[in-house]
Amino acid sequence: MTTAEDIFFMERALALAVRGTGRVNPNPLVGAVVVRDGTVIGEGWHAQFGGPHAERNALAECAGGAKGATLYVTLEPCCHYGKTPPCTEAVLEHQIARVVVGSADPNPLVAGAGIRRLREAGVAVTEGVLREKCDALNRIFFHYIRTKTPYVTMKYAMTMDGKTATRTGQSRWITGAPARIRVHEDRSRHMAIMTGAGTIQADDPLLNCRIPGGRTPIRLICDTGLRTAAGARVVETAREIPTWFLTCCRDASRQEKYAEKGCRILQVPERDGHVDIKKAVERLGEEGIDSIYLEGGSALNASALEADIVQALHCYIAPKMFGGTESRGPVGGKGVAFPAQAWGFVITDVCRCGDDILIESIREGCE
Ligand code: AOF
Ligand code: ZN
Repeated sequence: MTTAEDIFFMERALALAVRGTGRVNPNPLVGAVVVRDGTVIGEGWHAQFGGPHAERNALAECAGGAKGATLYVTLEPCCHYGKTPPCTEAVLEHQIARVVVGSADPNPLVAGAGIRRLREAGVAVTEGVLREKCDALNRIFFHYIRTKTPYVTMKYAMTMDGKTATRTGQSRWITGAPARIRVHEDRSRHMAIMTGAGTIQADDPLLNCRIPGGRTPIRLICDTGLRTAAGARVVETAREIPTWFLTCCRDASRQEKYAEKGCRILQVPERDGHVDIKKAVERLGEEGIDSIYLEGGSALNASALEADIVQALHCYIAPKMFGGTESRGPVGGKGVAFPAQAWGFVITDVCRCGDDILIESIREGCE
């Protein structure tokens, strides 16, 4: 049975889990709290990829032992030998009496076996406490472990009349500073950031994370014909920030121009004269990339939607208009012919960022 106390401590475990953001990919964000007689005696979270799991970190904090205590954990404890020994065994060694779990773990190495192991050893287990919140925290992990392809969040900022640039092609800036700070936070949450050669040419962006404590993701540039200027800022800074080009260009001497500046070149198949984005994303999954923040222009956005690789959409709306039949919107390509063919989304959150609005949504059919 779930009590108000269970919800209170699971909220605490969730708050701890978030602290691992950007540092544990492609593993999950997990938080854990050990409670005895209504008092917290240990807290932990998964802080570093390959490091100890949240449960062990929380148990290690219980100076006087944790016998008879309750462990709250946002994800089902693991029962496999991975980079660390199974958490279920640590729970049993510490003689924990009850375990309260948020999400089930879809990792085939765990998948219910963690909870079964605990129950068989006589530990009381309550499942599904704040499950929705715990699941939402690990959308990236759940998607990646099931599909082995990265979770793609498409992001763009537009005016109230749906424009992403003026008629002269200028787009700096559409949203205000608070929205741009939020974008940097989201860059930090994803393992990689993706854009196209057109955006590099137009804006010469650095695509880094410029907030305190933030982590800069790997920069991915879709450049079909490898035409990015060798002096572009992303190329010049490739030794400090990993920068990968996804290209169909097979010309070794052209590739060398970027490679010698520290860029990595991934050759991917072509489709309709562009990088085959579906194949590119599959390749990135094989490379261990669990998440991509897609900050592309209208052509790349169209390809991503058409290839159905988008899981989430972050749409920023600024209270202004650019007008103009020639001014661009966020998604180019041919578009659909009928409203019934629309790419559908489910809104998960709407919030104000300064003067702007952020609509967060996930693709219809995605969990
Ligand atoms: C984590 N952190 O706090 C928990 C995890 O490769 P390993 O040994 O680190 O194991 C990773 C798996 O362990 C992960 O896919 C998930 O199924 C389970 N739980 N993982 O990284 C944690 N509790
Ligand atoms: Zn574990």
